[in-house]
Amino acid sequence: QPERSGTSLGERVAAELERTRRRSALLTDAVDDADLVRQHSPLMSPLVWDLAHIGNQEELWLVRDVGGREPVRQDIDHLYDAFKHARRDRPQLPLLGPAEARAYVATVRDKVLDVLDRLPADAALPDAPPDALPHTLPHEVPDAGRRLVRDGFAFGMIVQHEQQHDETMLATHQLRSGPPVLSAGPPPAAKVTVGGEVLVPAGAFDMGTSTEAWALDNERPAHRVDVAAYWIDAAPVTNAQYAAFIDDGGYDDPRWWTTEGWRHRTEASLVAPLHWTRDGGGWYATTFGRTAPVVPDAPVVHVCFHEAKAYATWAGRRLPTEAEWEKAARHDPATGRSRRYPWGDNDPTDRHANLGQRHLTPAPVGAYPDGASPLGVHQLIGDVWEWVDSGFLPYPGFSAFPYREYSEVFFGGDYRMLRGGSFGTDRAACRGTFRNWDHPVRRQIFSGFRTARDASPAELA
Ligand code: AVJ
Ligand code: FE
Repeated sequence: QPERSGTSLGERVAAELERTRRRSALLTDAVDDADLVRQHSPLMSPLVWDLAHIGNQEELWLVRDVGGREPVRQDIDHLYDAFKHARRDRPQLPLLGPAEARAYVATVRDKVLDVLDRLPADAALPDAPPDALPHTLPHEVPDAGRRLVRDGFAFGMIVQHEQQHDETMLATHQLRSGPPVLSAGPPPAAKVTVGGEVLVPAGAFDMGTSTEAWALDNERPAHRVDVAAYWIDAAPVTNAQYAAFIDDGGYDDPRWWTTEGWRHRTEASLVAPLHWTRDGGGWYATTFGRTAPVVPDAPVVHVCFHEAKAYATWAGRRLPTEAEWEKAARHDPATGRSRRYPWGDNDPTDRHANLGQRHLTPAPVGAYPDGASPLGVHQLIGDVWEWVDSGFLPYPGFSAFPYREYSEVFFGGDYRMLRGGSFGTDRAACRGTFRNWDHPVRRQIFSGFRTARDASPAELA
């Protein structure tokens, strides 16, 4: 993990870009060329599209915008504009082939490293001093110091963008058929017993951030949010808990489902999480080409929002709101401050959370005691993205940066938020404030959930 202070902006960014490209290479070199150009699911792009799209975004922002250089391949911009062509239509486009795509991303990267080399030697990405980083990150800034902050953000944004597409490519791998091509060590075993629920007392907390250097526009600015007392699960809902819902006929009882959820459950014939099959008495899951019994005490993964909500209703509970999730993840009751992560302000390490594709599955509940919050809520970061019962809305004072299409065009749509990151999320693209979103029917992503309930006056007396 690179040192933050004392390292030049150029060195830190180059190390993160390099680390990230190794992951993209691993995901795209694991399969042959035919597999790279194939569409494994209409929900996903061919892997070769993601690869060239990563390079094209890097060209747009770092070569052309920050670097002020001539375009490398302006002619292909439209092919890799995610708004011009739906995922299902991308295989029909005249895309760069595997060799061309690899050469393109390498050329772009060479130019980016050259842009970085020419940054002033003393340029340092500030450790987010509150006054140096306006939450709006204005695009046009006269003063050179601000310009560096902005450029630092642009590099961070591109690192995160590549990591986000790496997670998307990992989800594509999960959908491909054939013998396994990815492997990783098993996640750590449970070290402590975790279960039940935790009371989060009533009170305001600071949601979002104005100081996190690489936070994206939708995480900004920090603002006070008042939250009534609530109980939240100490851990994500496990496979065993979810299987109890199935065994109790949960998928056949409209009482547990919203009208919209029941319609979807019926039309899509949902009977269990994606990739689950029943064999004899037990449930099996196919994970990156390997089929094995589901691990009872590991968080359930590959459920859609409607399934999460139906489970919560069946359990006599509800999903947390986005504010409740973030308060559980960041609020320090001793100081009243919001932390960067449940465990404090330090970047995640292997001890804290299951992130970064180090393992190819969620870890069992209790595997990361060092990552717990002060109130004892575990595994908020890593393992599975957690559905929360909130739509995608801007925070008060939101300002789109650097482009409206990252967040703003999605506000108010048919989306539900997901928080905390999965085993496939890199630490550069994950923090207590990070906001992810998807359609409520999607479950090819690494999505799970935990439940919550209101605290009753009697419980607070
Ligand atoms: C924030 C994960 C919903 O993958 O659609 C990638 C991230 N934005 N390229 C997505 C993103 C542009 C985005 N999510
Ligand atoms: Fe993208």
